[in-house]
Amino acid sequence: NTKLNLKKMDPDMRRCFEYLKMTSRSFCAVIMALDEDLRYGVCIYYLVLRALDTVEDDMTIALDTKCALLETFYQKLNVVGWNFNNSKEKDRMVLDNFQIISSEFRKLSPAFQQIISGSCRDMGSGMAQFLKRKVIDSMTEWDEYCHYVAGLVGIGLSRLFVASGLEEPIVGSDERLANSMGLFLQKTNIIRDFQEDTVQDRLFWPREAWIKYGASQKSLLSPSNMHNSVACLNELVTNAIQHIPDVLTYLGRLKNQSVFNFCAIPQMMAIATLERCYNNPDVFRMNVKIRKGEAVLMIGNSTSIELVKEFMDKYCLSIARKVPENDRNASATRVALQAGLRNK
Ligand code: PS7
Ligand code: MN
Ligand code: MN
Ligand code: MN
Ligand code: MN
Ligand code: MN
Repeated sequence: NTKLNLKKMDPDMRRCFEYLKMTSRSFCAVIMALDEDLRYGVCIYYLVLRALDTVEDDMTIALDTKCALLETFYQKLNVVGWNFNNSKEKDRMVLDNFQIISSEFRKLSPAFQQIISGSCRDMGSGMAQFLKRKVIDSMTEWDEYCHYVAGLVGIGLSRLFVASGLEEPIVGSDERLANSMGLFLQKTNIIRDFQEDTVQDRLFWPREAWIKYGASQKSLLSPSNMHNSVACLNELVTNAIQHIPDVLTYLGRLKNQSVFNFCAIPQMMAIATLERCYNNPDVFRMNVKIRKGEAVLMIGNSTSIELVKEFMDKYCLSIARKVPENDRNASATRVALQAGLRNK
């Protein structure tokens, strides 16, 4: 039915859905399945943040230029015709064609515009702040960075759900839970992408964690350090799974089926990814991916909170079975997994 709608659509709107399809690996299908008004608002929100993240990720833009652009990016939403043609990133089409995205943004309801613009402003300023700091030092700073690039998305999306009338006010006002939804996804992404990010000189693992296991972040990639590297990986997975109780509480509050699926599927992919990464030396050699069959299983199991809890239980149990007896975080990992499990 998506294809049918696309034909009748205004051409600029249609182009935005095409950008969504071309730039999002995991979010396109769940966004397209959202109820009418929300579908368009979330699509534009995604594209605006994809554009902002493309600036953050682009290593060919000088630091000063980049920070200035990140900090003022939200203002470009209201500059008719503004675009950016100097990115070399693979998703640069959202910057090259930003004038189309911004003109669609300005057609959204004022409530949606305000939520998206404010979120973009706060994220841009957080990204610039961390680029100037160079390194994510403590575990607290890790949570802070993840708040800027993903927690704010959880909070912004929750506000959109409430503004659309599809969800209760508590979903938008309980920012701690909405933040956890984003942190769980972002930490999983950072854990999984370690190898790819390191070879591109991007360092997102907190120093406080890796300093205990390697002389430098790069030495975590060296085969001779593998035992320590895996121990460090397990420590970060242990940190990430602590968000699971919040995730389940958040999902339990949702009323609308399309919103539920949109929120639940990425969280299920995250737990499956963590299960795949835990105690797995492949993380330091390649980009670990979940199996195709697992993704199908998730979509089938994303329809109710009961099924999602069962799914989470299974993956937590599977991690629990992999905990090495001599891992220095073994007991912390078990405690965190226990909290994520419904029944003992
Ligand atoms: C508006 C749907 C549902 C309450 C572009 C969705 C990049 C993991 O950099 O593309 O390629 O490795 O794999 C998404 C909470 C954000 C957090 C963050 C906006 C969930 C710009 C997603 C997506 C909150 C910063 C994509 C956080 O990973 O990264 C919309 C509820 C963008 C969500 C980035 C990461 C997202 C991310 P990369 P990916
Ligand atoms: Mn990606
Ligand atoms: Mn980024
Ligand atoms: Mn990115
Ligand atoms: Mn990544
Ligand atoms: Mn990536």
